[in-house]
Order: sequence, then structure tokens, then C-alpha cells
Amino acid sequence: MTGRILWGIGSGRAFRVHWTLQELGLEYETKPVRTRTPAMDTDEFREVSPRKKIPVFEDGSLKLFESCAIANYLARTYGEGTAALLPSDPGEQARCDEWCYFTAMELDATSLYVIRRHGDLPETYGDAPIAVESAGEYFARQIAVPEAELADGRLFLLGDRLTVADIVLTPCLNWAIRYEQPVPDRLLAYRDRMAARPAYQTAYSICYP
Ligand SMILES: N[C@@H](CCC(=O)N[C@@H](CS)C(=O)NCC(=O)O)C(=O)O
Repeated sequence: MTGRILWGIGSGRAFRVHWTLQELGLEYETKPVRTRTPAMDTDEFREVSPRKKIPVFEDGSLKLFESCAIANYLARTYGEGTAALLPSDPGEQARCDEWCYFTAMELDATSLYVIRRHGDLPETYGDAPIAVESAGEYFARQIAVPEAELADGRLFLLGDRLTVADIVLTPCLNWAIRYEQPVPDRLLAYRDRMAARPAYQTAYSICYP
């Protein structure tokens, strides 16, 4: 018993947390709750997640929502040495936060999630082709931002080592590819580098069984 429980599989947001845990070499229990399935309606899950969202992460008495916050918590609490996942310099830490907020807002919430809500889930969120089209155009503009960051040949968003910023961004690239949104070649190569990591692959097999 580690006291660490991750609720959620089958989604890019849950994958961020699985991947972080695997990079940090931490043991944890997975509760295989998928979004929009009866597993979300059990008393057990409703008690843990009154907002009915995955991922949820429990670490002893601490319970956290929001994939970016969970990944950052894990990196701050357990990351060290080669598995630091966060820069030590405060300015670089701020840069890492900047990428996390950028990805969560500009690529996830206001682009890909709009496409999902109004394209894939019209019965819940309404059929809105104009919103889907405009979110696609917005995504195409915003994805140029991380592409430009990698233009100097760096392997990761913050330079020469993996950080939480990469763990937050990569699932959005997977999502965009699945939704046939334009992902520049440089970011496709970056995504492939991330996907070649053993921790990514272990996390993937747990999150997408
Ligand atoms: N901003 C949240 C988003 C969480 C979220 O929307 N999760 C989806 C699955 S990926 C969910 O639980 N959806 C259920 C619903 O909205 O009813 C995060 O990054 O953790």
C-alpha cells in the first residue's frame, strides 16, 4: 500500500499523471475509471470526485484534481536527480509553469476541447460547426508557439531535459493527431521522441489497456 491512487484511464489528461508517476518511478494504484461510462456513476467514484471528472489523484490524505496541478505536485514532491522533472532555477521554473498554463488553456481548453465538445459530443454540449471550425483555426495558430521554441534544435521545451512541460504538452499532440489537426513536422518528431521513452510506454499501457 503506497497510499497513492490515480483515478482515471483512457484520456490524455489522466495520461499526464500516469506518465509523471512512471518517470518518477513511483508505485501507485490505478482505478480504471473512463469518462462517460457507468464507472463514473458509482457511489465510490462520486464520493471521490463530486465534480465527476478524471483524473483524480490521492496521496494519503491529499486529494487533487487538474492534471497539470497533479503532475507539478508529483514533480515537486518526489522529483530528484535524473528524474527531477522541474528546473531548479526560479526563472526556468516560471518558464515551465508558463508552458503548462499555455498548453492547458490555448491548446487544450480553448482549442481541442472545443472541437471535442461541439464536434464529438453535440448531444451534451450542442452542435456548433462554427465553433469547431474556429477552434481548429485557433489551434493552427497556437501550435506554432511550441514549434518555434524547438527551432533551435532543443530536444525538450526547456532545453536538454524532460520537464513537466513536456508531459503536459505531448498528450495534446496525440489528441491533435487523432483529430486530424495540423501538427508541424518538428513537433511530430518531438512527440515521437517522447513516445520512445520507457516511462511513456509503461504509462501508455496502463492508461490505454
Ligand atoms: N482541466 C481538467 C480537465 C478534466 C476533464 O475534463 N476530464 C475529462 C476526461 S479527459 C472528464 O472527466 N470529463 C467528464 C465530463 O466532463 O463529464 C484536467 O486537466 O484535469
